[in-house]
Amino acid sequence: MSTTHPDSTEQLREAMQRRRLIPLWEMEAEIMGFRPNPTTQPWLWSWDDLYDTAERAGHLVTMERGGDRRAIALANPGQGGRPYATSTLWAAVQWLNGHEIAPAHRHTSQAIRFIIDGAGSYSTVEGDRVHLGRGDLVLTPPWTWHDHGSESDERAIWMDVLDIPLNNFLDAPFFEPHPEQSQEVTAAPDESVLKYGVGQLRPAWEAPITDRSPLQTYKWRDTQRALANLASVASDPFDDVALEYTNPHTGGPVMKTFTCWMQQLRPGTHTLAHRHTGSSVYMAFEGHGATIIDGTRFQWSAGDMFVIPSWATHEHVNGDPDAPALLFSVHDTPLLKALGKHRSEAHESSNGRQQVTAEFVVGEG
Ligand code: GTQ
Ligand code: FE2
Repeated sequence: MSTTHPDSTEQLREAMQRRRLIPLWEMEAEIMGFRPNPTTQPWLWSWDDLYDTAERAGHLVTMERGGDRRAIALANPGQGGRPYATSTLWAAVQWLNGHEIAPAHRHTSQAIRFIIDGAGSYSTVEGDRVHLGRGDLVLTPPWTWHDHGSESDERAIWMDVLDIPLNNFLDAPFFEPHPEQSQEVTAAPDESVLKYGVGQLRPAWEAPITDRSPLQTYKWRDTQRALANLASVASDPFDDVALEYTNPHTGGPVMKTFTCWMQQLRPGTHTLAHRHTGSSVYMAFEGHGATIIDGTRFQWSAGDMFVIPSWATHEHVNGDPDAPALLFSVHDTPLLKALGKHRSEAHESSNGRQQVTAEFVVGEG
């Protein structure tokens, strides 16, 4: 046996560094946290700021090939300068000028659009063209051709949510421009709504469509009716009158990696607080109220958009004794559930709610 210098932890550390190896024992808490500690921050973007920015972009920025969409992303300050609302969700406000076309393309990121003001615009997905009206939800599943256009003098504006951050994290992005500006329309107007829009009844000669929702669009009048019906009979202590948009043939979410909700906070409602894994993006659709996130009060009114990070404690308030408030939201819950990582718990306090310790102010930070 030859005599060697005794090994030291210092030498070992250096060897590991040279060999690009890292010991777990020096960073266990960082790598395997006891609980979620997201960098995504609770945040809010005001409708005034969103609209003003989009309107100015509408005047200044033309829709050239390559750009494709006049979409302005919510950039969460916890996402390191990236255009991501949360670590899994892209959320944006999109502006389409009158008589403009956002050219056809497809990508592996899946998208939903929630229409704020359709103003004579349309979206075509795989040959199925739907006209966009306020409150409509429009689906764009992965790798489906889609283009948007306007047939009026007025601008249209809507909210987009896509799983771009997740798609990029998974190193799975693909994108392809369509050879034509607008793809050919092959379906009858509102065909998917006419075929599948009464969810408990299905064309008898067809099998259920399970890999994605057979409905291309969820019309506001249907959502509104379901909300009013539900509000007359039932509500949830944490979310009040909340509806999840579903694939009518499976009862499951409309997208594989995220799901959408429309909820009504009845006049005077103050929900109980809870937290769960998974992140969410909200848009106040009607009325005004507040959401308390980890002790900070986020006041909102119609058009404001805000983010609730994973595991952040939250509760909703509609302080108005007369008018309901409506919230549209997108959650990555299906992803968490598919991976066996979904958890939730009620907030523990004497009244089940949080102490408010701060007020969020738009435009600071
Ligand atoms: O409308 O197709 O916000 O491709 C981001 C990427 C919207 C769209 C976005 C997109 C779209
Ligand atoms: Fe797209």
